[in-house]
Amino acid sequence: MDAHCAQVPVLPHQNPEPRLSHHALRSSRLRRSALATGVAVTLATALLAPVAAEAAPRLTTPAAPDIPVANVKAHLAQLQSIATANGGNRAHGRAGYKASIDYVKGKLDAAGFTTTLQSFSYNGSTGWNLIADWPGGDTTHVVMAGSHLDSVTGGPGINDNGSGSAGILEVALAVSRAGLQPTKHLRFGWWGAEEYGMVGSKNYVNSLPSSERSKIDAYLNFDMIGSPNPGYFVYDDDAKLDSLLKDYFTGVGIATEPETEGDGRSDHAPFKNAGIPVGGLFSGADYIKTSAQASKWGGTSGKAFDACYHSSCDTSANLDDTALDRNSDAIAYAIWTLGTETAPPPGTSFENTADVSIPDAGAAVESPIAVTGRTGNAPSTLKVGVDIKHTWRGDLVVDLVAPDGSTYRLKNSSGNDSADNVIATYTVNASSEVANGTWKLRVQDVAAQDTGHIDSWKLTF
Ligand code: DTR
Ligand code: ZN
Ligand code: ZN
Ligand code: CA
Repeated sequence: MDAHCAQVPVLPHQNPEPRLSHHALRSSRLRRSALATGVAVTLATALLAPVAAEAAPRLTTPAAPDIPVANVKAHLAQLQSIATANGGNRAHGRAGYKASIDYVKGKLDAAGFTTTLQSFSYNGSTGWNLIADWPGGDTTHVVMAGSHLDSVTGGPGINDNGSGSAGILEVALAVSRAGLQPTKHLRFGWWGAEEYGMVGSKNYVNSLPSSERSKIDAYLNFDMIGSPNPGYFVYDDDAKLDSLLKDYFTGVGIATEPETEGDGRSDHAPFKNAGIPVGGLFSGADYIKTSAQASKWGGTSGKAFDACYHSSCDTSANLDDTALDRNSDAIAYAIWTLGTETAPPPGTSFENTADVSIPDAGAAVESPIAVTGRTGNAPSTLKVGVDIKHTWRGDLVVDLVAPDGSTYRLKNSSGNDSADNVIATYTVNASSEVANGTWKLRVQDVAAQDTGHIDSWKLTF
């Protein structure tokens, strides 16, 4: 929570007894009434619920398909065969990695994706990223999912990270099978040399012009989603993406925990560092599952989520099919939801017309508006329409309060502004605020005499 704009000195609470003030020449009507009734210094808020001025048309999101875990496992069987045929691994600079890339690319080309191989050099070896674009959608709004396809040199890397690679591959193939026509442009990425420090994904992000980076609305990372002693961890880097993925698991009755051990340790890091909203799922690595976690997720407490992490035993036997299935379905849910989002029509507004009396030289009062149905954050040009009936408007300080309590100063007090009423529209950069929630207009009368009330106010997105 924080306050925006420089703090403006607000006159300390004044006792409402008459005093020589700039109001001295004013009619004494108000003075008499203020003295007679005294001023109840309470924080009052409107009791009536605000009414949304016009609801955005509800567009149905096509339901995401179930992802057959057998298909995901078939991809993993292929990756296992590739590792077995190439020295037991699929590491950067080894034959097994290029064979893995060729397998994934072949499936995507056959399914109608536009694929691009991006090569890079690292440690004296050539590496590759594979980028697959699903034709269509608004290319100024890109929804992206990615996984690293490389393993460590010491093993086949089926859970780390064949699981994520196979999961997003099967979701991409499901997009093709469905002939999905998303509103946003869908892009999938398979990264090289992650095990050497996110080398491939860094290469991809760094090679993107900033104009292209700014088009990526979301990057979802999936690195280990089939751990044999699984946990259900959701990346908590971005509020919207975090709640989207958590909503999926809530819907299927699975408790989740925030993913904290992987900060900066996988391919979402370069995207996050470039200011792109990131999210993702993780089923656990070499950390130990607690008894509390075992009681909600099953599996074995006191054992690692994946005891074969970075080991030769990270084979196709090193998987939990249920976790692989649930996480693959969650990926599909996220891709379908984000990919078919429609921006609400411009000018969607929410209004509260309830009158709220403003105590003369008293405490601040508030009028709430509950914003619902929005996705993501508020815009940088949030319009705040204010209608306050009040003589000598110089008495008034007006703030917008965001759902998290952050305040945005709309109007400072100005003693010599003797005009009546505050009827104005302010533009606020609220892009750091989540749109949905209860916003408030906070008004305080900081000088004695002259009173009034909030007549109405409106938020327009
Ligand atoms: N998959 C590991 C990196 C890693 C370790 N913990 C997390 C948590 C969340 C995402 C990734 C990770 C690797 O590739 O070495
Ligand atoms: Zn790894
Ligand atoms: Zn990994
Ligand atoms: Ca006053």
